[in-house]
Amino acid sequence: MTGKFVWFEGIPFPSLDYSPEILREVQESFLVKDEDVLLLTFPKSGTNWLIETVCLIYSKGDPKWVQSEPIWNRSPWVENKYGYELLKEKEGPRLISSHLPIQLFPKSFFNSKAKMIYLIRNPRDVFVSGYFFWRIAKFVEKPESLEEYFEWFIRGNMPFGSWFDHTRGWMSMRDKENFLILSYEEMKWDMRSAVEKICQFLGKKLEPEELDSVLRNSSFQAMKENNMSNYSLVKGLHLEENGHLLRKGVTGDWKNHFTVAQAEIFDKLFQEKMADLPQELFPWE
Ligand code: PPS
Repeated sequence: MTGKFVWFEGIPFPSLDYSPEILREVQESFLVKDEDVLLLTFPKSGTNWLIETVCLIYSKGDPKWVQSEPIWNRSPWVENKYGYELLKEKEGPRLISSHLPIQLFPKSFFNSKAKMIYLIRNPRDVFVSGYFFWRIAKFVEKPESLEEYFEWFIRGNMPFGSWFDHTRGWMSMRDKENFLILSYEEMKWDMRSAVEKICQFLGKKLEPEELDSVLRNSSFQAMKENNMSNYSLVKGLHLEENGHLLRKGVTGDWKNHFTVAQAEIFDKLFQEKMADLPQELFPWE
């Protein structure tokens, strides 16, 4: 994997809208404010689902905002040029998305009181979701086969680097008051409790009917139909015409794609890399 990537500090980034200059400036100079809320994920962990949910919490379940403004403007990505420029001009409190590994994140965050939600997902499902997504994205090198992508994934030779390093890095923040770990799986299994957990962390209160509306409007189907959230606005431009960001939206799809040998290699690697972290941090089976 060498082609369509921008490399920075040993990490491959997509070629569209990323540059070493911006990445350096973001790290050194972007000012995170105490009232900002940061939504941090490894790609394909459910980032857009989290953004949609938090936007709906902010609008008390009213879908007007999520149905009228593209998702990448509501919570811009700090590390690409488009999002960075937008955020610099935005009045707080801002929602900010990011896939950056901890070592490249804006330094100002670590002295701020800004709240961060780190969303994790079973890396096996992250792998499958990524395999299908990078094949329909026009701004990264496409894996030729699932086997090839498996090699990239276990070596961390893929957009935003190694899932294991990313997760280990951010997990080191887990005892901080302004850091919440959430999982795609808990959102899938009990979204009501997940929304309540987010509200409590952000100090937001929703009436029962507002909460119901958050659940309705952040569902897979609602997001798939929402042109401001389903990336149909960039079809043909950044995504292939037949590509969907909202593909299946389930847990455990990896079981349909891994061979027995791949599952064994993955289990072994997970053990090696993550054994010293409390296993209850990882709620998937
Ligand atoms: S990206 O490109 O990294 O920002 O992608 P990201 O949003 O992190 O992840 C995309 C996967 O999240 C699924 N998704 C959802 N699942 C359930 N409910 C809702 N509302 C939802 N919205 C997005 C999406 O389908 C991708 O997962 P896969 O497994 O590919 O379906």
